[in-house]
Amino acid sequence: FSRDEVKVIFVLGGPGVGKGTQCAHLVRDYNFVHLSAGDLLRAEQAREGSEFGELISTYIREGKIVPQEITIALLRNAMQDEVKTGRTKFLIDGFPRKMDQAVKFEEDVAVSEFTLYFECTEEVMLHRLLKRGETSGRADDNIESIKKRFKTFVETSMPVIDYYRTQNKVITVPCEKTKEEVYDLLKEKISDRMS
Ligand code: UP5
Ligand code: MG
Repeated sequence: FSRDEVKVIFVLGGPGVGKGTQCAHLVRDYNFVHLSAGDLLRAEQAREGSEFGELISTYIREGKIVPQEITIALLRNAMQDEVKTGRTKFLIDGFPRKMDQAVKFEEDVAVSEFTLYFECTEEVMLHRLLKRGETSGRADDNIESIKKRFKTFVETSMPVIDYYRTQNKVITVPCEKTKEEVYDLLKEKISDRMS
């Protein structure tokens, strides 16, 4: 597919802030495809015969960013499959979380319309992740991994959000309140841009 065929919105924010939750709401109300980079990586990790399985699993447990070539290839393939069926509007969740990914994706795949940035204190995110960890089975929903994910977010991913801020392309949504309240606020901020 060509870059002009697709519309891309990046969805960023700290670990456990509610990116997946809010994207699910958006998909229900608007005609967008939700692609979570983390979900794509976990699926690739679990895929029989994947040459990257081991590497992905180590990076995720350590809260580190998987080399961009792998993640971008997964995203591009997933987008390709959707474009074939005529779906061209994408919420890209949890990506780009490192500057090199942002640059490469916008060079090779498509330029983002804007970035949704979900904002929340670490205290609240920690609480949400530990609670989810009771049932999620995710290898990184434990206190050691969560601390590493927070550190990576501050050091490596915040600069991406700052970069898009300099371009005036960030819409910030506070996420401390309930899922429904957060979504009401989100909708208010973006409904005119979701067509
Ligand atoms: N919850 C949500 N909203 C709530 C609210 N308002 N009030 C109360 N509870 C709320 O939500 C998390 C939990 O909180 C859920 O139980 C939910 O019900 C509750 P969720 O919507 O899942 O939050 P989300 O932000 O999606 O959290 P997630 O854990 O998915 O965020 P991460 O960014 O940490 O995880 P991701 O899957 O994106 O990435 C995982 C790892 O993959 C990374 O650490 C990294 O190692 C790797 N990765 C890469 O290397 N490269 C990439 O490009 C992407 C990922
Ligand atoms: Mg998620």
